[in-house]
Formats: sequence, C-alpha cells, structure tokens
Amino acid sequence: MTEPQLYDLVVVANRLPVDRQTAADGSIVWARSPGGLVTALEPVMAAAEGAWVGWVGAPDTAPEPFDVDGIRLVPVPLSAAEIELYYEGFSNDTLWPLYHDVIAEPSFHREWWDAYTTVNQRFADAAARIAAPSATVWVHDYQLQLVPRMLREARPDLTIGYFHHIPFPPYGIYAQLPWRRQVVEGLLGADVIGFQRVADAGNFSRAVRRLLGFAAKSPEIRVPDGAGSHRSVVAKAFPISIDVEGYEQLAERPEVQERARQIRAGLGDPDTVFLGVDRLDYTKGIRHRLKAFGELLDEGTLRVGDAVLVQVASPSRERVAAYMQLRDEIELTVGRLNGTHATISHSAIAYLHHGYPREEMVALYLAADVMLVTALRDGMNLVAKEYVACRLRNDGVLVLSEFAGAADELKNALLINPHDIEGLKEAMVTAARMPRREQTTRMRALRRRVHDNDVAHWSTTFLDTLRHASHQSSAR
Ligand code: GDG
Repeated sequence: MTEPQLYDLVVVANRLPVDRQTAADGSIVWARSPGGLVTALEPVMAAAEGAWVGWVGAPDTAPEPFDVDGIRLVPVPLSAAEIELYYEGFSNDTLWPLYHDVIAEPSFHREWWDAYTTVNQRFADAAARIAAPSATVWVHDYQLQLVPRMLREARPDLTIGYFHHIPFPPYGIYAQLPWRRQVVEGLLGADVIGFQRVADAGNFSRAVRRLLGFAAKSPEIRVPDGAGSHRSVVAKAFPISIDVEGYEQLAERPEVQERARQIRAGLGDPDTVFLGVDRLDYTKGIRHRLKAFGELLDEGTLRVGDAVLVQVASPSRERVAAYMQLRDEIELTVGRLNGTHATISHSAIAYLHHGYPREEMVALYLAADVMLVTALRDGMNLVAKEYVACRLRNDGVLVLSEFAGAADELKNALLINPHDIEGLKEAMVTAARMPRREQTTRMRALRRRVHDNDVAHWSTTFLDTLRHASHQSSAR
C-alpha cells in the first residue's frame, strides 16, 4: 500500500466544496460548489499544501482523493443510515434546534448520538492520516464538535482550530443536551475555538465553567492536563464574512444590472421591492415576515402594485419533518395572501422555492429596495452582508434582526425584533419611505463595515490567532 501524501493545512468540514454532476457521456464529474468558505480558504490552501476532508453529499460514495481547482479533496464515506442518524438526525434535528434557542423542539435519541460519535471518529481518523507532522487542522461546524478532542488524542503534535458557524446557546438551553459534557470536552480539544459573536463565546465559556469547573476568563480557558499543569484554549469571536470583491464584481457586470432591471419590470415596476433570501428554515423568521407584510396589505398601508415581496426560499433539509411542515405552512400563507391581495396583473408575493445561480442572486439584490433579514436566531447571516456588498450606488435599506450575528457589525441597518410584529411593520414602512439621503448615509457606513471585515480578513485573523496560540503553548 502506498503511504498517503501529507499536508500542512487540513480543513475538515461536513461537506466537501464540490457537487456531483453527470457529464454528457454519463460519467461522474465533481464541480466545485461556489461557497464563501472555499473562496476564503483557496489562497491559504494553495500556499500551504492544503487538503480538505469531507463528505461528497451522496450515500455510500467515497471516491479516491482528487483535486479540484488546485485543492486536494479527501472524501469521507457516509452510509444511507448514517446520513439519517448523524446528519438529518443528530445534526439537523437535535443540535440545530437546540442551538437556535429551541425555536423548534429538539429530538434526543441515543442511536443518533452513537452515529454522531462514530462519524466524528471517522472524520478525525481521516484528518489524522493525512496531516503532516505539526500540521494545522481547521475543523468546521456543529456536525463535527467531537473531532478536535479525537484528533488531539490521536495526534498531540497537531495545532487544532475549530470554527462554530451557528450560535452557541445560553447554558439554560444547552444544559438540556444529554451529552452536554462530551460535546464541550470534544470542542476543548482545539487550541482555538472560534464563534460568530462575543455572546456565543461567552455562552461556551460559561458552559465549560458550569460543567467542568475549569477556569475560563475570556478569551482563555485553562484545561488541566492531569499532571498539575494546564493547556490554554482560546474561545473568542471571529465574525465570518463574504468575498466582498467577488460580489462587487458581479454587481458591476452590465448583464447582471440589466437582469435586475428586467426583474423589476417583470414585477410591474413597483415603488418598493422587498426581498427575502433564505434557506427554507424555521430559524429565518420567514413566517414573521409574511405576517408583517400581510398585515400591511390588509390595513392598506402598502398596496399591491406599489409594493411586492420577493421571497426566495431555497430548498433545505427536505427529509426532516419540521422542514416539511414549515414548507406547508409558508406555502399556505403565501397562497392565502396572494389569493386575497393579488390582481390579475400583480402578485403580492413572488415566492420562489428554488436555488439560483449566484448571478441571479446578485441581480435580485440589485433589484431590491429593501432587504428583509428577520431571523429568529442566526449565527451570522451572510445574505445581509451580500446585499450590502452589492449596493454599489449606496442606496437600498437593510432591515436586520438583532438576533442575527450580523447585527453586531451592521449597526446602521434598521435593527428589529422579529417577534414584535408591530415593530417589524414600522421598520418595513420606514424602509420603504426612507429618503435617499438617509439611505446613503446608512449604506455607506454598512459598506465600510463589510469592506473592513471580508472573508479573507476573517480566515487570516483566525489562522493567525491559531498560529500564535500554538507557539504560546509550545513555549510553555
Ligand atoms: C450558516 C449559518 C452563517 C441561499 N439561497 C441561494 C443561495 N444562498 C446562499 C446565500 C448565502 C448562503 O446561501 C446562506 O448563508 P446564511 O449565512 O444566510 O445562512 P446558513 O445557510 O444558515 O449558514 C449562518 C453561515 O453558516 C456562515 O457561517 O452566516 O448564520 O446558519 O451565501 O447567498 N445561493 C445561491 N442560490 C440560492 O438559491 N447561489
């Protein structure tokens, strides 16, 4: 057997940044899926002999490692049963609702936990096999919280980072998790644990103090090593961002701008185009947004023809019961609203249950006067940042939930509490009627913030902190 090639930087994430496609001749090809993470990591990966460990997104398929656009991809197989138990079950039906303030009820099943442990071990083993001596391994997200500790046990020479893309809940909620101690111990295997918000890092440190009694004074957590000394773990906020330049370049393209004009014309050139773009997920507050919009129409504050809501709800987790139910509820509401308010020539809501190419998303951002981000809880929310990045003319208004991580940075948005339907309605009306001067003042400030922290800045800051943390611990 040939020895596997070794890498100095290994990214471990649930999904590889590729999608399986069938070529014209019937053969399987892997096309890079356009994601912010891969855009951010590509230059670092290329410079550092990088590899990416993850699942290809289909059951029982794990091709040999292969290269896509200069990145080495190392597939980890998942069986159909593991997809059901580890991914749809424990990740998306236990952790996701629990970590998002129990907006939906989390399900706790021991067999889901067992599968989560088994699969995490498989990811850790795959990373341990290909990491060069003293390499850096960067683990991503809630599907893989046990990997940092598993990796440290197998490979104490490694420097291990972990980034948590979703919220970390307050202890009163987290404490419901039957495996709360194992998960915290799993994460503490990392040298640096990154969160979206300062509050998430605080919630994690409190969970560590409560469950394990370790000294945790922001940002340092002292993990006893059993020999009277300790290892330092940094737990701190690194708010993720987007490829700002990439979005700006798309927004500058004449054909994308033309498409934005077409979209507006197709909607009947209303005064105000409201836009929502979300995965169809109960955390995103789509129902609250529809309720507010519907009431504004009922009351006559907004009128069909003058205003329209475009809601892109891209298909997501369609085999999880809570998502099926949510889709039914949303589609019933949209149908009722359109039935009540639409005219032969104008809809109240253009509801689109599709995924679109990025160019089309940018055209939508350009076509929208008001972007509605009304999440009930969201780690960051990249859509808010994408909208801002695309508004090259410094116009348009962002209505943003204070429960999205982006609210910590984007303070010049109209910040709202999505549970307060009256407040949300007021903000929507204020946004629709906002004078151009105020739009410009706000949008300029928002654009500056997004420019100051783009995704390259995010990944560089994280990796620099990781490098520093590992030097400190090796110097002790
Ligand atoms: C998790 C956290 C955190 C959506 N529909 C289409 C499409 N999208 C793109 C958006 C955006 C991305 O998907 C969604 O990112 P969000 O941040 O809004 O939300 P999650 O998917 O829940 O992501 C979140 C994020 O991780 C990163 O850490 O911000 O809080 O929940 O980029 O534009 N893209 C295309 N077609 C679509 O139809 N091309």
